[in-house]
Amino acid sequence: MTEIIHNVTDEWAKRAFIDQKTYQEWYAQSVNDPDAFWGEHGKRLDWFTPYTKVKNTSFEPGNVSIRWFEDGTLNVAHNCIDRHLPHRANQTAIIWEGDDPSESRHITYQELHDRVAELANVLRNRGVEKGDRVTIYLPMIPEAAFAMLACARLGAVHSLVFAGFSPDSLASRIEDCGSKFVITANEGLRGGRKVPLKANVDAALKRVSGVEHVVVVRRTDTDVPMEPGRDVWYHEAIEQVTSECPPVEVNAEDPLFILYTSGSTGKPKGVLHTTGGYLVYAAITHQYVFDYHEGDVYWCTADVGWVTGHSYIVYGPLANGATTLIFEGVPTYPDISRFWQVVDKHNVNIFYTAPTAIRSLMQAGDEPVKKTSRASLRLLGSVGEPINPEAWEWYYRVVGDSRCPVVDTWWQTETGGILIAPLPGATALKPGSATLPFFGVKPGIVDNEGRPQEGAAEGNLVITDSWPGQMRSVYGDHKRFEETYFATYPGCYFTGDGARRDADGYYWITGRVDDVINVSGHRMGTAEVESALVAHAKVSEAAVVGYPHDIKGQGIYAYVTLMEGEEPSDELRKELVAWVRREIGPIASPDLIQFAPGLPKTRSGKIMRRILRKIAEDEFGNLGDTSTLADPTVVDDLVNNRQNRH
Ligand code: 6R9
Repeated sequence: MTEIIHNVTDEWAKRAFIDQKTYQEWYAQSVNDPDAFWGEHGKRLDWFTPYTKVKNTSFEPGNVSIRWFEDGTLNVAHNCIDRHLPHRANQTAIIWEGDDPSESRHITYQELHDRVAELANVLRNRGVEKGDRVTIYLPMIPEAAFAMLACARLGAVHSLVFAGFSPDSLASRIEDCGSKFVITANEGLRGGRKVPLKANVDAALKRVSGVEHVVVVRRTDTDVPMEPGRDVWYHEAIEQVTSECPPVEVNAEDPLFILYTSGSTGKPKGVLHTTGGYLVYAAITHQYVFDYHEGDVYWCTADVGWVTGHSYIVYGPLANGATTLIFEGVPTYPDISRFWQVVDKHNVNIFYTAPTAIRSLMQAGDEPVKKTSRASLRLLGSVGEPINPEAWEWYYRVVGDSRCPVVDTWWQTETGGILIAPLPGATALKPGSATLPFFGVKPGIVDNEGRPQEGAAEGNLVITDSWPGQMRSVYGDHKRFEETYFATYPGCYFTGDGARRDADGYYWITGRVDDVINVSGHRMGTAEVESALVAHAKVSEAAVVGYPHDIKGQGIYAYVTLMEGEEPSDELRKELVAWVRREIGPIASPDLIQFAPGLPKTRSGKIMRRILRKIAEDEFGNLGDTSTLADPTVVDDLVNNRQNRH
């Protein structure tokens, strides 16, 4: 296959901050002398006490410790709001586009300041102090950003829970971080449908104790029960406070937020990010990867409940004084042109979305895109999963009219910001490749024994040294942090992804190599779905794997063994899907369920997932060695009763 390359055009080069020569020079400095490089770039923030130390990090097994700018003090809300006020008070900070196209709001930096300070006062009056955890369970409304920044203003630690998660998932996240405060809305609104958020909170709080205060934003007209003494309406509470609330000075290494994410084993982990390094990294990557310039209107379509929303809807853009768009709705409502209508309505210059959205819009053809102008667009971004070259080319050619660079950005909840991505004025683009490392990032490829691979190679993707946006720990469980990320290949951070590096040094991410599946850009641990399934009274055993899905990237394939005496049926299939949705949330719904009288196990009782994956992928002709199975005949049944993927 001949490789397609899109070279940097004169147009992109003219506008960009970083050309190829600068990229190479800065990159060399950033990895050879990280103290000098980050010492300089850390100055993009306002520090109350300037740092004198820059990097103090160790990946050494048993002694993993990551500290950046450790003697500096600052406040994130001050950096994202207050310091901009002298020159940007009347500039729009947030454009909010509602689910209903007739609803939108422009919020200036001054208004952002006032709303954040008010909410911070509301929280402070209810006892929120520096270091306290606050759970935020909100839809895509400006109050979600206000809530995050209000926590940051007080030095409190927020934990956002995606509004699509079930009461159970919410309860376990509240419990894990011991949060006494919840901010939610009566209901959410997406694609014309209402989401019962407050009811979910009420259900969650029946399962977990310790929550003392619930602040409720009134998003719709629907009334919800309010528990006296515990629940308060946001609009009533802010009437009682002023819009003055001095930002609390915190240390660079004080926690900013916890965000739960799925791994190969156990319950979701609370990924802990701290203040200084995270904000420096979110801001610098936002500026250079998206080539963000003063006055640009920037739109990232992620949900604030995921890390992309944290770093590239809220913190990166606002630290840079940008105008960031928050969209409440979905790409297909009221019709399939919605994204491009919003681009035209607000003159969006930079647009950042996920491959799954691109693939589903691509299926509807070019016409819904072509009937909009999109003349304001200058750069397109992609994140969340590998983007196939066909979708990349469609995005480039149809959405961007072959005029806008496409930046494919590889990163993770754990990395805080983008680690591998092109810089539009510096990097020739290859569709399907996330291309080259950002400043300060040292990727490596190792084989399964951990041996570093040089030159063109394929294997496991590791990062060999720290960068400022790196997670610092798993909340409350530093040992789990070390075991998950630093034990597999000692001395390196292991990403859980596979990758290929080509002769030009470009990285091609091939997907997860662990038991995590990526469904429409959402991370799901197979173990989580399995434990939800076996919690059902009729299920005795379950094994879950991913399989290639045209739109979602990966779909969820569940093998289910029923309890003695239970009969397989389509009805039961539906019941199990509904059950998993209720237990975890709609993003965990199995796409296919196969009833299996037995699962392929080794004699020691370990499920052989390799075989289940192959069958789910329709590659059952090549199952490899099955002789170590306790009962090799189960495989025939699995193959004969496999579920149709199409
Ligand atoms: C930011 C985010 C992380 C996992 C990651 C990888 C996949 C993300 C990607 C990509 C290929 C890209 N991933 N971006 N794979 N190309 N540009 O998505 O964080 O939700 O933690 O997921 O997503 O597998 O390991 P998170």
